[in-house]
Amino acid sequence: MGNFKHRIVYQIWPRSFKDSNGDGIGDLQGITGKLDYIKSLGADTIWLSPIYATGNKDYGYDIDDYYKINPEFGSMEDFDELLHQSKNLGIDIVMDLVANHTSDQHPWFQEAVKSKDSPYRNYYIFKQGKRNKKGELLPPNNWLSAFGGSAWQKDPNSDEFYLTLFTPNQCDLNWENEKVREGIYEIMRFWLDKGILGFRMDVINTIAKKEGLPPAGKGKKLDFPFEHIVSLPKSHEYVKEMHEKILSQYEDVFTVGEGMVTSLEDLNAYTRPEEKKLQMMFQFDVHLIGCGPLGKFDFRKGYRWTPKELKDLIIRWQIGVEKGGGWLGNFLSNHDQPRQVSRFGHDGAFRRKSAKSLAMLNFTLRGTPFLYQGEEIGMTNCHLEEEDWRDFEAINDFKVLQEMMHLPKPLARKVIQKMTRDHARTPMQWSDEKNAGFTTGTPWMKVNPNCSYINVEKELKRENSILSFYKKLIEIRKSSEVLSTGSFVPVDIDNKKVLSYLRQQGEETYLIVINLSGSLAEANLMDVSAYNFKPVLCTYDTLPFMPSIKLQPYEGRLYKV
Ligand code: TEU
Ligand code: CA
Repeated sequence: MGNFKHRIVYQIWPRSFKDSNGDGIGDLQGITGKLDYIKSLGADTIWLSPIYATGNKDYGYDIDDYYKINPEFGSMEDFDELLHQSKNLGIDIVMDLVANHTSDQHPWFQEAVKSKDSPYRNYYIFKQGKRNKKGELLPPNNWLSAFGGSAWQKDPNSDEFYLTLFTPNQCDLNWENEKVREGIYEIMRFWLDKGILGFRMDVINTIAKKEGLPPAGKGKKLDFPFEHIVSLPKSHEYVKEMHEKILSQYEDVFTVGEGMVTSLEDLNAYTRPEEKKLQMMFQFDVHLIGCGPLGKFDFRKGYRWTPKELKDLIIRWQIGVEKGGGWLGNFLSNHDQPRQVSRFGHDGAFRRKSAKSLAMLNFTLRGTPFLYQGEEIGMTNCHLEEEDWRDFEAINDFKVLQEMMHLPKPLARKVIQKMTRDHARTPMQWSDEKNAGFTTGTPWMKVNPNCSYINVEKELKRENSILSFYKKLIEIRKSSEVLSTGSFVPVDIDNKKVLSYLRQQGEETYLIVINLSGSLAEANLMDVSAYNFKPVLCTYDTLPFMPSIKLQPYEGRLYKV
């Protein structure tokens, strides 16, 4: 299990996983109570989204104190117990490391805003505002925040502004300052010494900002400064230093980098072993499908995409990372994305079928597979009205779409309802009891009413359930080296609906054939017809291999030579 390439990672977003004390909020004891369930899936690693003290403006990604547990989630004793019980079951814990920013309640920031001469001023990115002809004080440049609006907040005690690339209370740290880096390394040491396996690193490719903070894009309208913050050479240097000073001092620290819009080249440069930076990284191209060119998304087009586009993206990344010597963390769901059956599959009649073939895809690609709470039972998006929205991004973007982009309210609402991160954050559906068995109290967020038929208890009883399909897939994945590290070889490349590929290493070969569309399709497998493939797993009936296979909507098949 030691090798990071062989791990199966289960992501938990604690607030919505399981409430143990009836206050309506998921917590650490809730997770500890469900370890057997996670174990039964075959996962050996848990990634916990942030559990530190927070003001919840971005639900834990705005951290007040990296050494304290969010009291809503429990105590440090609860954490130690979770860690201990996990270890007993052979499960390791990966923590979220949010190192690009702290919250504005963090002691460093509280000190920094006291005055311009504060020794902590240089921990953050403060800059003199600009005056217009009327003498009004404006932000230093046109940088747009990832969640809409200016990325600058006015310092109440001076003419300066401070940078917040996400919510207005997430203050970007100044990584040029050695003391900031040391401060982050100390946090890492604290948690590693406790015995955690490693870190998922939040927007780790934006820690360095272009010197002088030049205007973004054409420099006029608010614009997201991709070119000045994403994967600058300095970011690579900082991660390298982190590796040298911390990661290399421990044995086998698990590291997965999250970065917005990481390019193929960058992902390889962060994750090639000889670079001594990170073990793996996520790519987001698949999740940006249907969003058009970067920063130019036309909401009116409504996220339209074709199976061929999805297929081409997957092939490009699979081949590009293999050739480039890096390593991917593969995922179709996380706490920032709509539910995968709703986004990439079908959450109506073909929910079960598409949930299974998407799982087949994620667990047979080259890279380390991650799954997100609820996807293993085929949880779907939820109908959420304005009063149900909890995410800052949803609430703020709703305003931005209307005020800045001049979208009529009903259309703006539709855009949010389609893509809000809140879809991923409705409580985990454990049973068909009240509140899906998530809490005995009042849930902090709406429970999807489809918990009456989509829930863990039902899945456990059902034959051919999505849940049992996940278990089988994970078992197959673990039993075979080739599915982890073998080569990815695409087959039938021009097929518009079907993604087919071999995974190959030495004598071992698997063939995966997946209809990504909701209609009938046909795979042309002439190129590999010399092999004698035997069916292993199928989302419909398992049928023999033939050079030409007719596939049902979202049908997926796994064959082995
Ligand atoms: O997300 C970074 C990121 O790129 C997101 O802004 C993403 O583009 C967006 O969520 C898509 O809707 C990380 C965390 O995963 C996210 O939860 C945090 O809000 C964000 O960083 C700030 O810490
Ligand atoms: Ca609770």
